[in-house]
Amino acid sequence: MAEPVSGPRAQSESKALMRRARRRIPGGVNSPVRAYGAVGGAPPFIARGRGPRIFDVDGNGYLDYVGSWGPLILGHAPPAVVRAVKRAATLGASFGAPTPGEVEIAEAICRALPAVEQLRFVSSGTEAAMSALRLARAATGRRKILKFEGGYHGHADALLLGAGSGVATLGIPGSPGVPEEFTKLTAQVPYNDLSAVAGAFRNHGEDLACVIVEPVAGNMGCVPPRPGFLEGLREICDRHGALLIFDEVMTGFRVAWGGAQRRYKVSPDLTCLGKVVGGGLPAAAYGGSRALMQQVAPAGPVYQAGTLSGNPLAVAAGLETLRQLERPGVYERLEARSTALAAGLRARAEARGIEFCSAAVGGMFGFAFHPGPLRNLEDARAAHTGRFKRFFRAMLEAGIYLPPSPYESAFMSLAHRRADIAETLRAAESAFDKAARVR
Ligand code: KE4
Repeated sequence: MAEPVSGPRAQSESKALMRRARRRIPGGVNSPVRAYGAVGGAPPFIARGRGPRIFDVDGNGYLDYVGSWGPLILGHAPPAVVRAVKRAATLGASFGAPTPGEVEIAEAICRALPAVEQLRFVSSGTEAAMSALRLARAATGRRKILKFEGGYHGHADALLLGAGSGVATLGIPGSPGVPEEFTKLTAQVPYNDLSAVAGAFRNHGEDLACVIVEPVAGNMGCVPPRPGFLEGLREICDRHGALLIFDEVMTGFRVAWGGAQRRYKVSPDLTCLGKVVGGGLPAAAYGGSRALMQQVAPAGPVYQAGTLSGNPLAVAAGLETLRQLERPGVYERLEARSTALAAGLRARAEARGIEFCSAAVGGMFGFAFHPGPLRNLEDARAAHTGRFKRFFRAMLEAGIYLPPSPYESAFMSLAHRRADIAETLRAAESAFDKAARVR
């Protein structure tokens, strides 16, 4: 039984809701990581958000560094996005027919990502990754795929193999219900390890359709690519005729206007997007060269479909979000805030002699109770989870809402001000004191 969260925070409404929720929803939540399995205690049920803050049903307010796991890069209920969604809703929620907004957002994304000449909207990152893999297999005529330990690309069967988010947190190695026939075509190697990638190609070479990678790994903590890693993947894929897929569901429009592919100047063959492109509503996409995307139905034979793909409300939220992001200085400001917080946490841990590391890339950041730097899942798993849990709970009690798992990344928004970072670092002082007492 998870330990109760101690402290003065009122929780009665959240706890009552969780008792009801558990009767009708597995674990009381609609996505596993939300259940606080990795940190213990009852998760607060959230009533509303405004700017950088969210408020639970018991009236507790929090500075939010989860941001719905990445989409809320403008903060909660940004007025321009709320107006755009309201306007779209008055015109009708969905038509199952082409709409002008889908053309506009496709053009905006292709302008930002030179490697994407065409794209297809879907409703989740899982669908985007699943569809990109199908296209890669069709385009190459090959069956096997290569992913990275700790890489999470959604819960499609072929990819649920020691994934980072959720599965690693809950310790489910892969998942029951996934036939081994579905996963024996998926190879995986440690992140940031080009020699292991070369070895996989020696073993599977001409049957590897693609390599799918998070260009900044965000599902084992925040693990940036080591210098040369992404360039090396590009070169190995070219040498073996395999496609390189950047899963930018998290990094897209998060680490730079043009995503990680622009930041690191490496062009993938296919790109998966999600989160930010929907501005908090369900939208995701996969895209690539015209030659590749023209193989997708109805232009080509590779089948993929979706009732709510390109949904007008999600497109309205996504379009307005992208409009707000395509402005000078946006990503410099996001990175300055993330970096200041990551550095401030490190300084306070070091001052207490606590083994701790942190990383920040654009508007995403992460930290671990580990000497660091984290290079792969093995490093992430070697971190001190007891101290993470104690630090997490102390920060939550202080009104700082961090990702409830060491295998996640945290997210900065344009609504977070310097004063919010200062408030967070003040809370971290006593949180580190409490974590230091955990042996
Ligand atoms: P969705 O199917 O959850 O929209 O996207 C799957 C996905 C694909 N690729 C990457 C790199 C991702 O990070 C994700 C989903 N991210 C998790 C958080 N690490 C979503 C939170 C959750 O699972 O509840």
